[in-house]
Amino acid sequence: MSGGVVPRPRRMRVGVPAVLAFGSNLGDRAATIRAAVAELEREPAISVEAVSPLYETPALRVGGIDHEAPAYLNAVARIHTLLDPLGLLAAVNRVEDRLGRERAERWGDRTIDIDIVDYDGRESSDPRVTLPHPRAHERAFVLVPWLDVDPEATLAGYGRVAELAARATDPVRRWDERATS
Ligand code: A4P
Ligand code: MG
Repeated sequence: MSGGVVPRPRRMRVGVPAVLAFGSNLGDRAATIRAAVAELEREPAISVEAVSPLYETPALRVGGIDHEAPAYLNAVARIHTLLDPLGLLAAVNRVEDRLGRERAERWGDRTIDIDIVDYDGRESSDPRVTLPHPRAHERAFVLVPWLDVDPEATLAGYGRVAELAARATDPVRRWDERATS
């Protein structure tokens, strides 16, 4: 997964398009993100269409970038789903739980975080599932891998992802497993 975009086997595209973002900064980060993708592929109402390469990114805390905290690996997947936004949230929360996610501190270290970045271009202020994800527009660690799986992507209410990515200032760097393990 650290190479190029990984297209998944073609399955029937049913339901609506959505974009998920993965982040991990504890444990075997790459293995955990891969396991999360595999778990989602097993969900009957979700088809995973493309997964971005992994990027290494310094931890963004509530107070700003923290270079002392363990660094994240981030990735983005393009999916289709038959679930509504709350159903999709429940599915990704189940995967997080199975992979040992604990919810302690907001924006704290975590084995896995899966956010719904976009759901069929929909906009919603429901705090349970805010659409698009309220901070995606300013985060290079979401926008840059999103472009890998959809160079023409747009973010509802904000415009072209390529332009947002060019403006985002948080540092992202392609992660090469062979160079680090
Ligand atoms: N929620 C609302 N909208 C959504 C949505 N679109 N997708 C609610 C997913 N969840 C959504 O999430 C808290 C609540 O957000 C949930 O109850 C859900 O109903 P959480 O995953 O339990 O907690 P969290 O992730 O700590 O909080 P939050 O505010 O979602 O944090 P973010 O914005 O996800 O940021 N630094 C780097 N480098 N890379 C990262 O990936 N991630 C975070 C988390 C912080 N710093 C990071 C990274
Ligand atoms: Mg989250």
